[in-house]
Amino acid sequence: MTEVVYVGLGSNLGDPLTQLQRALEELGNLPLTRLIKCSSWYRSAPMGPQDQPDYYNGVAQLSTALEPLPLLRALQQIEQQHQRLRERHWGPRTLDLDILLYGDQSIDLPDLRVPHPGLYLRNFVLQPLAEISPALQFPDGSRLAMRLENCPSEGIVRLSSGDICGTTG
Ligand code: A4P
Ligand code: MG
Repeated sequence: MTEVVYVGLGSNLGDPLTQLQRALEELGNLPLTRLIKCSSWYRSAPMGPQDQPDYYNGVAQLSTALEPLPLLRALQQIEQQHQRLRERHWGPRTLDLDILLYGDQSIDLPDLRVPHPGLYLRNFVLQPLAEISPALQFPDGSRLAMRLENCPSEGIVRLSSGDICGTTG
């Protein structure tokens, strides 16, 4: 059984755009998984501590037969390959991969909450999501367009057109 999954990518250290581009390829190479689409990259001021570089963010749409927890572990392995050090909450990182949505499932486990708890509050997630799936509806029935209207839109810059990785779906 395959599900459509949205993964948020973020980086603000170690040549962020290169980190993100590599991470996209690594997502596409995961077992039982196909990269369907990716958004443009977006630059934004850091949420949380301000004494760190700007972030680069984007969203990838995958189709996968990995169950949620194995997918989370696989994403954490990719983060480790990027020499990610967990130093402080909301601190700088070479690569952060979050499961934003897993089909229309709501998951509430100690290690995994889906939809991602920050999803509706973060313009650097909602804007790239809207670029690739504008008609998206969330598990609680709310629509992406409505969530975007309720999220501040300032402080974020879209960097490039959406075809960096080629869109096939
Ligand atoms: N976890 C629970 N649910 C999920 C999920 N849906 N996807 C758990 C991924 N992980 C999930 O994550 C901590 C734990 O969350 C994991 O062990 C996993 O089991 P983490 O990335 O290791 O830790 P963290 O940095 O302390 O927190 P978190 O919540 O990941 O940070 P965020 O929320 O990702 O924020 N500003 C801008 N402009 N752009 C950014 O991308 N990112 C952060 C980090 C701060 N400021 C930012 C940005
Ligand atoms: Mg994270």
